[in-house]
Amino acid sequence: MMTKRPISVSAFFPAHNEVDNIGLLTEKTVQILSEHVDDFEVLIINDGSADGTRERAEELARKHPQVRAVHHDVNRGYGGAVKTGIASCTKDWIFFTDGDGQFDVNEIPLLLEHVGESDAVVGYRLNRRDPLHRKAFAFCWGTLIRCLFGFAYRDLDCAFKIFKRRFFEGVELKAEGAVISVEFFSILKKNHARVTQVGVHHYPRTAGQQSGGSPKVVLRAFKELLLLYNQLKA
Ligand SMILES: Nc1nc2c(ncn2[C@@H]2O[C@H](COP(=O)(O)OP(=O)(O)OP(=O)(O)O)[C@@H](O)[C@H]2O)c(=O)[nH]1
Ligand SMILES: [Mg+2]
Repeated sequence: MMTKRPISVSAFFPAHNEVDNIGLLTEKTVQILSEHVDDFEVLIINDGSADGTRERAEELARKHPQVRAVHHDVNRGYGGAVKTGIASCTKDWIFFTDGDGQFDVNEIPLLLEHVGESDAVVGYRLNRRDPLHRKAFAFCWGTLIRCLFGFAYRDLDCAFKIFKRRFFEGVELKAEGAVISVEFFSILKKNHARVTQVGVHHYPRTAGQQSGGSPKVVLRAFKELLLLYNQLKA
């Protein structure tokens, strides 16, 4: 018999046009959390989708008492969705991953193994399954962040993390785009949080549009990075 950990977990997924992905992801997450922790909820953060993600999320919320659907009427961006996710969670620990299912929620127990001695357990991709130009950009971006902010983490943007909610209570996160990951680590660093890094697997998207590397996303990232840098150095 597997024993459940005596912790409470809110899991959320940012989802922008992920109608074909969130169903399976939500079902798998409900299953795995019900096996491994005492208390949990699952939140689908629909970021102004136009493809039926809203209706699918509502359907999943009706089916499972632990599932909630949260909607942005207008698309805000990855960071906006992550902020709404963090603010909507109610449990002691927050887990999040991407709504496109590029990570395997069956690996959540790998993170849970370390919650006893950590304030945050963050994944790093063992085998990043993205096109070469995205990997090259990610390498340069990561190097820049490490230089600017002095972080030593292996994979800042890995969307597979669990952390104590209390670090983010009353904190006003700013980034609406990808820089939210940098802001996330800056809050942990400021609070001297104990961070454990764990290798996780990454899979290609099987449905929906690839959009994480669009020029709009990249431009916004640089703009928000500059703002965050100035704010932290001020
Ligand atoms: N791109 C994008 N993703 C968003 C947005 N809002 C929420 N998301 C979700 O954020 C997660 C990460 O976005 P992805 O587009 O998968 O980013 P990525 O994995 O870096 O890139 P690809 O999957 O290769 O496009 C997904 O679950 C999206 O559905 C948004 O405005 N733009
Ligand atoms: Mg993706």
